[in-house]
Amino acid sequence: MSGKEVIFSGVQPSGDLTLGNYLGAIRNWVDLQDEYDCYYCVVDLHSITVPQEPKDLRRRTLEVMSLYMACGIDPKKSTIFIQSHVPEHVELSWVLSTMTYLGELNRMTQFKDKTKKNEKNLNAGLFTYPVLMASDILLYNTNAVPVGDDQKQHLELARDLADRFNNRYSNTFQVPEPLISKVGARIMDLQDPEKKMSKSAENENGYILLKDDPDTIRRKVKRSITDSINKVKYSDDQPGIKNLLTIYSKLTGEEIKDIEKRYTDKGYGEFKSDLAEVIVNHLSPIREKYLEYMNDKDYLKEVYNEGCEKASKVARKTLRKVYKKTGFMAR
Ligand code: ATP
Ligand code: LTN
Repeated sequence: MSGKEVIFSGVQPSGDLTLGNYLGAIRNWVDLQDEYDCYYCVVDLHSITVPQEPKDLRRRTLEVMSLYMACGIDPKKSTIFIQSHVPEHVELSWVLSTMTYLGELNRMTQFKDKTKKNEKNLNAGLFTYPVLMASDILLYNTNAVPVGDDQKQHLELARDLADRFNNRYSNTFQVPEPLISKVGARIMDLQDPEKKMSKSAENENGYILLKDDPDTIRRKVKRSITDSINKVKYSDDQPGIKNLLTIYSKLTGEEIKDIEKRYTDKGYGEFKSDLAEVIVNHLSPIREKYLEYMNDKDYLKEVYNEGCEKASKVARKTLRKVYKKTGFMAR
């Protein structure tokens, strides 16, 4: 073992990745690679909690992997793998589900939201989703989990389950910490700035995809909802502009107050068109690299096979310990 602390995170291949996924999660993963032992997973088992077309799911799994690498995740430094390739995730999930209270799952806001959206498919997987997520994290002795703000509640369950298992048996799991950035942990929908930007939103003008071409990005930014105050100001009374300023600042590294100052006497039109160029310039190289990776399926296979091998070794060791402590007979 490297002796470094462990980072684990994942994204579902349930749709095309958005600027929200990038700024809230993946971008923060890149900087952690040198200091930590990082596991970045494509969580395909989670994605089937809403119906998926099999061939789209296969394609998207590779797309998410390609985007990880295009955003700067280096498979030589980090372990990139596909969740369904490591069956220990499901096995641990079963054990932990017997230690999770129904009340805990009932309280989950993501479950409540998704229930509203999927009234025709209220499956048990949607309900037990956070237990599988806890298993992902706990299998790798994870110290910290970099995610967007919406995942805080799920992480609390992972921490509670680690504690519960450790107390019932003996010290087994590391209790993981959330790693959520202060600004940009919740990028909002461009058409409805009260909602988070989501890859499964109905209105495609509400999100920017990492693979959107420059003209699409310009069009979406131009059409984004603002207000009639006509002042570029970071204020809760102006949620649309606040969101655009957050995106601008996160992508350029410039302080929000400096951006505000520069646009004091300028209208929304100019601010939006400059922001569109900031986004285009930032995403263009990512898009190009993404397309290159998608054209090299052999390389992708090499990466996920190697990732699976590395992840499996750790996962197997943890699961063996768990089974033994639980009282299952050794083979
Ligand atoms: P869906 O909307 O289909 O439920 P999602 O867009 O939330 O999916 P996930 O795969 O569930 O995507 O999330 C991947 C990561 O991206 C998580 O760490 C999540 O917190 C983060 N994330 C998702 N949307 C945003 C957002 N709008 N702002 C910041 N972070 C986000
Ligand atoms: N539920 C997460 C995706 C996810 C995840 C994880 C994130 C599944 N397993 C483990 C961090 C660590 C989401 O973003 N919706």
